[in-house]
Amino acid sequence: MMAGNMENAHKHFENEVKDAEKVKIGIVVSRWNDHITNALLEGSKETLIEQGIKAENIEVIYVPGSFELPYGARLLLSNGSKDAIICLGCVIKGETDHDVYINYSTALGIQQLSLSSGKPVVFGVLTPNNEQQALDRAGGRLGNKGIEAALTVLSLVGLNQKYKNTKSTIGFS
Ligand code: DLZ
Repeated sequence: MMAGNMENAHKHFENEVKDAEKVKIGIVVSRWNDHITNALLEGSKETLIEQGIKAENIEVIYVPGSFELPYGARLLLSNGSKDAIICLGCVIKGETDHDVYINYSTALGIQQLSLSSGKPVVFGVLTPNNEQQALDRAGGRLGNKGIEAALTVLSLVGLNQKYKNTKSTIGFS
């Protein structure tokens, strides 16, 4: 990522993660456009490790396409071992509206899963109009959105840690 972009990205990711060496992150990667999604994966993994997450605490699984990302994320959350999930995909616009259905369903599925599970599930899906726009965002001219997805997930894990020990003021105690 270019220096300017990294500074810009950091502005959005303020919560520091405590005990990073104990944090467990799942990453679900779509196989469609895998030259792009694997570059996003590299950006995410490198960033997580730079920020103190242990390589052995990062579990990566692959799904056929972006549409299946929420399902893969749900599988990774199913045994309760992960603190957060990153979903990585790339849906390139084609001749029809197919991409619109995939993108909308994927975004909604990821958000619903995050809210229903109470765990951060991050949307690291590129939605470019053409391959060049994808390359630009997967380690090219405009940085690597996999890095931003990793910083987002860490920011949310930090936020979760802050609120975990806060007693609820709503309902019965
Ligand atoms: C079918 C399809 C198409 C046309 N394009 C993409 C794409 O650009 N990126 C992507 O991640 N997935 C694509 N898919 C596959 C769907 O996400 C999904 O895997 C299939 O519709 C089966 O559910």
